[in-house]
Amino acid sequence: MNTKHMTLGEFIIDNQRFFKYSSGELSRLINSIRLAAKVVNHEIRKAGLVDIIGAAGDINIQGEAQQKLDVLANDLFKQTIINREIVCGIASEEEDDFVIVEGKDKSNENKYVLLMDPLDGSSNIDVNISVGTIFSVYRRVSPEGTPVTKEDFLQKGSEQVAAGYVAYGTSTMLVFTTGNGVDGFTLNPAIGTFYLSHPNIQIPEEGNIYSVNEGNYVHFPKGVKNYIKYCQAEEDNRPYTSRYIGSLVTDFHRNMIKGGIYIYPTSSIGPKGKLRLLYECNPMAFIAEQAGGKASDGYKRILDLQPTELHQRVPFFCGSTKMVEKAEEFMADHP
Ligand code: AHM
Ligand code: MG
Repeated sequence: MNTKHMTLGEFIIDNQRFFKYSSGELSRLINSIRLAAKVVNHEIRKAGLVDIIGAAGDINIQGEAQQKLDVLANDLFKQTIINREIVCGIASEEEDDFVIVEGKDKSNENKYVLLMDPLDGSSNIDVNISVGTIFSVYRRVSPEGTPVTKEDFLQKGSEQVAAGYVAYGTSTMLVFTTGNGVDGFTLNPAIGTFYLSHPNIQIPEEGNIYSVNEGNYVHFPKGVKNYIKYCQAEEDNRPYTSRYIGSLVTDFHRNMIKGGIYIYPTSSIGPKGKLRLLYECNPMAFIAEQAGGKASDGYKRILDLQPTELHQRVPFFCGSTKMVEKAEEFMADHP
């Protein structure tokens, strides 16, 4: 079949033989994420309209409803996945602890756990800027048929069997990997179908975009400060372009397509950084590597870090390989 006209559903059927563990479960899980993404997309696309109605009527309720969009996204993803009985546990940015998913007879033979940030960058919704959903999938390590444990979630990123994101941008895209490259699908909103629009995405090895919240410059470590100065220097192909939306999925997506580096470092006000290892950095790192890019905490490969907590934060340097390597050189000067 001409892949240009391939739908996400067809792609999953066609590609499940390449999945790390070839089982229908993972296909069903990705299918469910696809479904939840469409529902969340529908809700997000109404956000502006809700505001208009709110301004004319009950402002408080509409204001509250908007703040609740990330909770709504969490519930929609959770329920869509739980209803289909395809995972044994879910961890989410919106939940303090992981959720044990029980089957009908209380046992659960499902093999996978899902970790997610249901609506990353949700503060951007108020100002009509793109947001995203990020997800990560592992095989459980505890025995099947028993309740899922924390250890099932605290696995190194290198153990991920699938990861992806949904970008609710000018168009809605679902980008994911199952460890066999990265493919992007764009939603045709008229018929509610994702089509393969970006097959086998490759991050340019070198880029000229750097994305970092420079407002925090004075708080950054010396290595990051020096790298930013390097990006701004008038030399070779520099200065680079600075682009920072403050919405990880969107900043990452742009840099992956065009070539660039995203940095969220430690700082004197955030000594561990801001982004969460399990459902923000690991999935993005897996996608970056699968697209030929690199992801690091400034010194070490993100996917090699052993998680110790569900909501653990890490510094994050991710994007074009040569740019991340250069940033690491500057970090190495100030360990
Ligand atoms: P969130 O999960 O609370 O939405 O925070 C994550 C977001 C990222 O999307 C974005 O890159 C970052 O926070 C922006 O943070 P800052 O405003 O500190 O630059
Ligand atoms: Mg987030």
